[in-house]
Amino acid sequence: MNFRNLFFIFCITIAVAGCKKPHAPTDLTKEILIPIPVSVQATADVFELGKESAIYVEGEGLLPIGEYLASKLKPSTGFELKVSTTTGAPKSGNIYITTTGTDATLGDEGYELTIDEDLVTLTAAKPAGAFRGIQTMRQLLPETIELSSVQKGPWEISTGKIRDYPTYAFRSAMLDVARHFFTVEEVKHYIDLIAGYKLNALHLHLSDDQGWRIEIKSWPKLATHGGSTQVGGGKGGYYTQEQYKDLVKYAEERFITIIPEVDFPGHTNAALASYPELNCNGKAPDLYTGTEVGFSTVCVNKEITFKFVDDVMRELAEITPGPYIHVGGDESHATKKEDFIKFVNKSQQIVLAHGKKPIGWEEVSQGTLQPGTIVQYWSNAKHAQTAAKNGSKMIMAPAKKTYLDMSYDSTSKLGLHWAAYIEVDSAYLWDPATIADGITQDDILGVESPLWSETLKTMDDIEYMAFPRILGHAEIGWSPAAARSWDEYKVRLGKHGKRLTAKEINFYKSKLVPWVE
Ligand code: TNX
Repeated sequence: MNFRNLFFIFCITIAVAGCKKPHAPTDLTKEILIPIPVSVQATADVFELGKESAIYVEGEGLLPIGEYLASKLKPSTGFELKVSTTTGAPKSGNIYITTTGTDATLGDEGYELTIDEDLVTLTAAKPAGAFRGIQTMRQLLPETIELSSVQKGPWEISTGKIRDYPTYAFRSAMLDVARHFFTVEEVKHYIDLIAGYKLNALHLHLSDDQGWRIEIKSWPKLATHGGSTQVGGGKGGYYTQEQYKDLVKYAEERFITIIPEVDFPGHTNAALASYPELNCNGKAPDLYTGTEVGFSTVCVNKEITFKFVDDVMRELAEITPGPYIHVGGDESHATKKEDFIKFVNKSQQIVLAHGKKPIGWEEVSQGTLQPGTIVQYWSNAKHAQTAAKNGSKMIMAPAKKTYLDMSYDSTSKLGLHWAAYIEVDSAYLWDPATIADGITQDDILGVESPLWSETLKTMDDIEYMAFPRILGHAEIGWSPAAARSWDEYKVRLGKHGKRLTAKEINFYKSKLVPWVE
């Protein structure tokens, strides 16, 4: 053996034994992702994130996204990943997030994730797309990435390319903080959970018979008196405007729009109890801690009622940067039909005058829908058809499929079942574009999962009712209909269960899903 050969063997030995351990080939197309992406191609290698890795960003608004990623990776990897701006792709071993030179066909929330053996490149047209792509990246790492203490690793990602964008522009969760109050910290936790599945809106149901949960400075007793209890008589609570603004900012950093709802003209006992002048008889009722619906109404034929609505909408518009305010309008059984119509017509105009787009529950289509008003379908196809004929866009929240407060089955300890029992398969097996006669994809803005809280008192309760059904809804909103099948999804969800456990989510372990321990 001559010297050259010897040297060659020496190099190979060093390369194999000393420098880099050989990776088993992996397959990106087999990774467990929820919602399932539009397209995935594998190149059978791995990228390994190491403690020397760094995150480089190029494009406006990406630095906080890089920092968000670093903060999500830190607890379990123990790595202090440096985040900095760059021009052009960085060197090997790093993560590169860029919005420069991207094809606009990805849209506002689309992204392309290219994982090479030596670099992870996340490209998007807009920061929102980069943020959605990061959620995919998190799910491509081992589920131990979600644990809150340092783990061993290795932190490998299969190589290949994912190109992904949403089917529906609007994908929302609704939280009822009126029946039971949930603190700012609890709402933030829910925001974190839904952000992981690419939802982009959180509708807060801020008022109902049992509680008024947002400070209105010109009508202070709404919060201090109207917010002082909840279902069952607990102490309730409310958000100051400063706390609300903090929530909005927290959501914004996760590319989630907060949609505040103040429900009128029914579902108003808390307001009526706070201000006698809003009642037709001028007398304030007692606060209400039961769970009936449809018994209260503001007095539509009093001037003061519209002064009240105007003040509330003005203050809400001032602290809400998002485009929408939800005006309620559901189940106003105690309001005469003509009064109801008069009310919903005026309330839309008030919201528009304050520069926001009104959203109303489907019943508002009995009034005159203003251009731009969005109608939220929950059960009555006739209301939805009226809205569609009018050219209004629709949010699809069919109670039988998306109401997360519906029990899973007759043995569930939490929830109601007036609409249906909703098992995990049923929550997944529907399509927004075919659920209501006469409503097609063109009429639809998106999908929402409402979580009413008559029976839910704690964050554990919320998680149990939302998870895993909300994952199915997230996929229905994001992924192409043709890519969805329950038989495939249940297996994917079963494997994803380990990640839910790592995230410490209290989820319902449906017998219909083959959970992998
Ligand atoms: C119906 S459907 C409601 C809520 C209740 C919920 C309970 C709709 C727009 N309103 O007031 O909390 O049922 O499931």
